[in-house]
Amino acid sequence: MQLYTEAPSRQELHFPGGNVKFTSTRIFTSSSNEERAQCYRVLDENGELVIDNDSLKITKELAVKMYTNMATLQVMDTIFYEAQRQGRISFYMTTIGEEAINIASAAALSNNDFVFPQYREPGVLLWRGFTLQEFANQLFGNKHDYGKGRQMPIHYGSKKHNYITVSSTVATQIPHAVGAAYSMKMEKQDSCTITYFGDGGSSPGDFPAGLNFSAVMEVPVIFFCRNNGWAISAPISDQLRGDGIVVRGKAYGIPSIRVDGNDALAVYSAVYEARKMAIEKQTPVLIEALTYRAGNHSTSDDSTRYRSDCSVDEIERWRHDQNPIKRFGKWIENKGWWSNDAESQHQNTIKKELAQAIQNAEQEEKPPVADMFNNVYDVSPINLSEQEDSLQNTIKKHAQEYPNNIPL
Ligand SMILES: Cc1ncc(C[n+]2csc(CCOP(=O)(O)OP(=O)(O)O)c2C)c(N)n1
Repeated sequence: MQLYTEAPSRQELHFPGGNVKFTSTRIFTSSSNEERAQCYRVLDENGELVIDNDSLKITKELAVKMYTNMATLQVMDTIFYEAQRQGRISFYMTTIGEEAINIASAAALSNNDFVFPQYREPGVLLWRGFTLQEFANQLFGNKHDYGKGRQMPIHYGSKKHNYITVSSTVATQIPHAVGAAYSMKMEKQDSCTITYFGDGGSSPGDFPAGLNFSAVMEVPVIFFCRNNGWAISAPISDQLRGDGIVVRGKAYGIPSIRVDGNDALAVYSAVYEARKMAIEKQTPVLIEALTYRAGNHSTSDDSTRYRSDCSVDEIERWRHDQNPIKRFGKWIENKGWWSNDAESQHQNTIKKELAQAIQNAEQEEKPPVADMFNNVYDVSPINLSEQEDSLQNTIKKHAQEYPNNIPL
């Protein structure tokens, strides 16, 4: 190996990892974000294309499915949020403002790709065919809930849809997605994994560990960061310094792109290309979608209390002027693929289906009490069996205190 490339002035030397040029100027890299990484966009705020129409490979069928799924997600959020406010379910989280991220990213994947969600991506599951009844069963924790009522509402999971159960311990899903993608690589599968997380999810150690491992082991995983500016009450300025998330990809040797998260076509096209790269080149890809959390963090907070300096106006602006559904809707309407009649028909159908799903889910029996203790150990340890006996006895002794639809 040639050690010095320009002997004898020694302007360049091969260190482990590659050649490095020397300089006699003492410069520290800049910490300023004056020049922020650019953001990929296809549709402007008025729903007009900013690229050549012919380069868009999207059919009417796909576009209408994307639009109707986004609209369904919005209705779902409104009605389930209300159900929580009425005390019918204990908790809920909306995806308001992030509908394009949810649906357009899902549309660009194959159903064989495994999804490792955070919690604000139920639209991916909706896209894959999880029914409104299945959503309602989980939220009400009845006997048809695949989690057997053992998880908080919105912790959806579905084996048949390759959607790993939501784990709200922030960022733990990142290394899981990397590990699963590594196994796909070893089995030479024609698929990848995708993991979603918020800007807050980029702070725990799981993020650098996952990114570095995936880069070094060259695994087909898509890291999808929903940078919505808030992590509960922590604004992005308290979360990180530097230009967001996308710039970190380069540091790990991962191809990365920043995309307008309120532009469904841009999200679709970025994820479509990322998936292709991930599988064909066996590489991780990082996508940072810029957006705004236009709802509260969850039903447990009132975000106007901590978003004081940007106030209600800013939230309203993002909800209306930057609304991803409106923007995409304008585009499909201009193409003649959607109309006001189709809109009201869709809204009515979904509202009726949801009302029915909620009614059914609410009336269903709860899972048996025994399910609280099953499926963890092959043979239940003595202390767990004792706790189960104790609970069963308490319920029998104070039967009048418990709803009569709890099967023991
Ligand atoms: C390991 C861990 N730490 C803290 C929390 C509490 N927590 C729940 S959600 C959340 C904010 C996450 O924000 P972000 O990743 O930006 O997602 P967003 O809610 O904005 O979609 C925090 C800190 C948690 N669930 N897990």
